[in-house]
Amino acid sequence: MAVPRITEKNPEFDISMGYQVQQELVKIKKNQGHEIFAFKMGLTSMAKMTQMNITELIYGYIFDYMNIPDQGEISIDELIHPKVEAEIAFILSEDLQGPDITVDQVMEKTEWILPALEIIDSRYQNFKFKLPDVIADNTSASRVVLGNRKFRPQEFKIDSIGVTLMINDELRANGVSAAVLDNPANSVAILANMLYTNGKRKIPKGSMILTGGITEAILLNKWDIVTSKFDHMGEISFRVR
Ligand code: 0L1
Ligand code: MG
Repeated sequence: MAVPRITEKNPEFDISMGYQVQQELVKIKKNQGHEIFAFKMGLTSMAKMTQMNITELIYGYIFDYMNIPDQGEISIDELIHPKVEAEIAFILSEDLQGPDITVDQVMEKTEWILPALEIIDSRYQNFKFKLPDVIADNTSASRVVLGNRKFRPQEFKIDSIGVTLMINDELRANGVSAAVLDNPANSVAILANMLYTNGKRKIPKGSMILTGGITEAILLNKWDIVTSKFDHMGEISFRVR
């Protein structure tokens, strides 16, 4: 059930409180036996910032139970008002610790990149929130579908990967990976620097990072079949039941 945003009745609720709530949520999920599957960056493209009317970057966590196989299904009954967006995921070969991490350092420490579809779902009514609310809601992380193949980051230009998002054979969104902060590797660099600022934390070796939507996010309905094609990287699909 969707709920009103926290800041509606508590205008003093700020970004740092939002991240404190997010950390409590991580503790609760871990106590329930779940593991962090990936980091995620949110609101990283102009399309997303314009869509949500928010202009700051945020981070959150994707948990193991959110991972759906390629050509798998998501159940709409488990969600509120899910949307899908196409992203590039990175997997690190080494720890990445801020401050001042650069795109070149990210590229040196990236072992693999792979295509991904993120399904976001907000607990707030009508997807309406302010930044502290959405941070407390773990940046709307809900499900993720990864491509079956991984690629070396040097195999092709990482900032010019074209992506299409089709729903029921209709083209609903498209974009180029440069839409994510000029280069999705920049999103990883900013995550490392944000984690350092928020408690001198690092992104550990082997971590996966979802770098943010290349297109705006598209609302999903029961029985939708979603297919996304990435230049050089193949196709991902899933079905909503
Ligand atoms: O992954 C994202 O960019 C989502 C961030 C949260 C904003 C939203 O729910 O649209
Ligand atoms: Mg996203």
